[in-house]
Amino acid sequence: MTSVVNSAEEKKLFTTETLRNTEVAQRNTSRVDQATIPVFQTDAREFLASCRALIDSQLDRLIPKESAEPTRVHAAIRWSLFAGGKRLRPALLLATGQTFGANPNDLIRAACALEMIHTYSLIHDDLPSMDNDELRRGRPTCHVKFDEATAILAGDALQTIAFQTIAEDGHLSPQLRVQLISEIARAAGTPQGMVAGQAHDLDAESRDVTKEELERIHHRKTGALIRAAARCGGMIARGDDRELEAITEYSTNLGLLFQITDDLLDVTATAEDLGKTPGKDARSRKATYPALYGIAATHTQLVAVHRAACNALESIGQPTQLLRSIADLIRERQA
Ligand code: GRG
Repeated sequence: MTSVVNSAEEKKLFTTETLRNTEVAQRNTSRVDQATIPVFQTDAREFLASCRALIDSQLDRLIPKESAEPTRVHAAIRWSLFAGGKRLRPALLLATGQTFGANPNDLIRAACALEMIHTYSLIHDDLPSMDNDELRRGRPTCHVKFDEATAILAGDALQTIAFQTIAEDGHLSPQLRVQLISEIARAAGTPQGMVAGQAHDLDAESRDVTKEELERIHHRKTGALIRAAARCGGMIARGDDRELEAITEYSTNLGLLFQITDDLLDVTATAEDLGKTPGKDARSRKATYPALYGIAATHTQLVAVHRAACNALESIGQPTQLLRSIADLIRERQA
């Protein structure tokens, strides 16, 4: 990772062809091996808490230190990345990977990469030209704390470090690394991923959208990355087609569940609970479930989507209690 090339010794490593692809990856890998990986907890709350600690410590190793040039960009990345996010996407990758029997050490760097992509999307989403928000994860947004150009660069860098992290993951075969990069790029980009969803969402502001359109926006803007998290866990575990299909169905519904609760929380929660400004959806006339269906019908949808996520787990032979508990947690979340 970038931190690997800061010292003279490390620069030498980087210029040596064979070492670049093996030794650097192994050094990063052995750092990861020292981590305590939560193995087979069944309660999502406990699992998420241990994942948070693990992911935070590994992200700290993967992201350049604030003291490294360009210090302002690194400070901005760290400001947003270490602001207390729930780490849901990496936890989901770890959970599905473990469900299908992956070695936890094979999962951790891809899990960190997903959190980097997610944080980049939040930094860019908060920019004045997008959602223009001043509060995120309970603190001033990146462009408010630093400046707009720095926030754009911090998001850009997080995205490239994410793909670099997987490309250099010495635990995984080159073929699997390419598959994971492709999966995440599709989920984060366009036409089926998060960028496409965000563009559609911006385009839909202040105009009426159909129910189908709303679902398509949510599937792409929020759902695609959540689905990729679950699928990457299954892919690293070498799940078969049938298992990946079940996990795709589960996580597609989980993504929708997550967005429906997000829409509801925007109406019902406080800034303190959320760590971001509530009520913004209504103010900017955003396409949301409560706006289109009303709060009571949105709750009904919530129950149906939660059930669909759990039903998808029925065909999986491995114990799925943790995945079920994650769906419960998302349904009940207050932040
Ligand atoms: C800028 C390309 C680009 C995409 C932005 C993520 C996103 C797309 C927009 C964010 C708008 C939003 C609030 C969507 C609702 C779902 C969502 C991503 C919520 C934030 O995720 P959490 O709750 O956040 O997992 P933490 O801070 O816990 O990581």
